[in-house]
Amino acid sequence: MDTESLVMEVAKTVVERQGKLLTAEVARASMGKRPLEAWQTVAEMLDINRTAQELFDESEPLLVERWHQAPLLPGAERLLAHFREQGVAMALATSTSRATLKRKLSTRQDVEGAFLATCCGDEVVEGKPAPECFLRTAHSMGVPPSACLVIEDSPSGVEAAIAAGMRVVTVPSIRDHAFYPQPNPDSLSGCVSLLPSLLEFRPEQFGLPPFADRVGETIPMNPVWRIKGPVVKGFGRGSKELGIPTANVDPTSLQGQLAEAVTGIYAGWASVGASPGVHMMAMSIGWNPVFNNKEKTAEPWILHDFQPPHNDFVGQEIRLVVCAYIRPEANFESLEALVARIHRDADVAREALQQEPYQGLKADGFLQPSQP
Ligand code: ADP
Ligand code: RBF
Ligand code: MG
Repeated sequence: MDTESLVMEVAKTVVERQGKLLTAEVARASMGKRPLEAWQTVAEMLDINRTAQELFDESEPLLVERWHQAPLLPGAERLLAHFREQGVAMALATSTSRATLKRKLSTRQDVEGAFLATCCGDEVVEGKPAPECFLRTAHSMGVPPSACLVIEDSPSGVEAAIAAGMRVVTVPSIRDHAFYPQPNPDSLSGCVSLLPSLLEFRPEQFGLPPFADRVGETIPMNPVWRIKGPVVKGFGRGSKELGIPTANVDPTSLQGQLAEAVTGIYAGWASVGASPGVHMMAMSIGWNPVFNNKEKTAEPWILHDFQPPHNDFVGQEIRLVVCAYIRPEANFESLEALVARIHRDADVAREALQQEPYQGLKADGFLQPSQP
């Protein structure tokens, strides 16, 4: 679950009340630990003159009401459903207390039911980065640590799994990957890979059954995103530098959920302004590493040749149904390499969107202009 942004928001508030700033270093060191140990780390590193218990007591009421709002990480539901279907045993080892876990999963019985065993932070002597929670969980399942593959998002959780002698796939929720143990794909235990998201997880690389839901070279999104908003001016680079115009969506139109969305390249359907015409599109959601943008953008390239005077959408409403994931955002050595890749993305989009379940979404009512 993506609880880190919730936790960090609350931690920031509590720390600022003490006249301090929550730095990236402190966030990294505290993340993934049990609450009291996390607050102990924060208090020590920031020299806050309060006990961990006092800080915890201040943060808890702010969090308790909000746990159930935490979204599942992109790809989590797909992964749980797949392994469940395939009979791959799964367990959960969390630093969260049993009571908080109940709250976090209160609206998601399906998630809880996916696990053969769960081990919570108040059921171990030593929390992450100690290996105890992982060792106990393996023991409850009756398997040796060396037979376990851990999926972790926090640096101290990765450390704990390594100490338990397990293989770890790291899916960071902190953007600065330097905070995580670096992967060694050949090792029998330790961090074996570091992925941009669960959507990039390939079970077959670990002797597990592969996903079977790909449509062409894409992964169907569940749920699909429906985005609507005015087109704004971007950096003016798309057409001029790349020969690829992208209609940048007004960032305030990207609802909260989407602001947390995995950055990456997607495909789907688009329509613009008063026109009912629906076209294929390939879009990027992200930071454009090639250009080192400071703001997250959502920019579709509509795969249709608009002729003047219909080729300027700025200020008009754009409607998008984003239904297919193509790949993570990448950095490229040259603009030529970026352009070549974007053209290949467009081919992947065209090929996949002709197929179900995507083709059916072309008729989605959301894509039609609202009646004046
Ligand atoms: P900016 O960086 O300001 O977004 P671009 O060079 O990327 O500028 O051009 C994007 C603009 O081009 C869009 O806002 C839209 O008005 C226009 N445009 C014309 N054809 C297309 C298309 N097929 N897909 C996306 N935008 C298009
Ligand atoms: N920018 C990147 O920095 N890395 C990418 O991998 C990347 N992929 C893209 C794929 C598609 C289909 C589109 C439309 C854009 C992509 N871009 C990517 C964004 C590109 O840098 C951006 O459109 C220009 O910077 C113009 O704003
Ligand atoms: Mg653009």
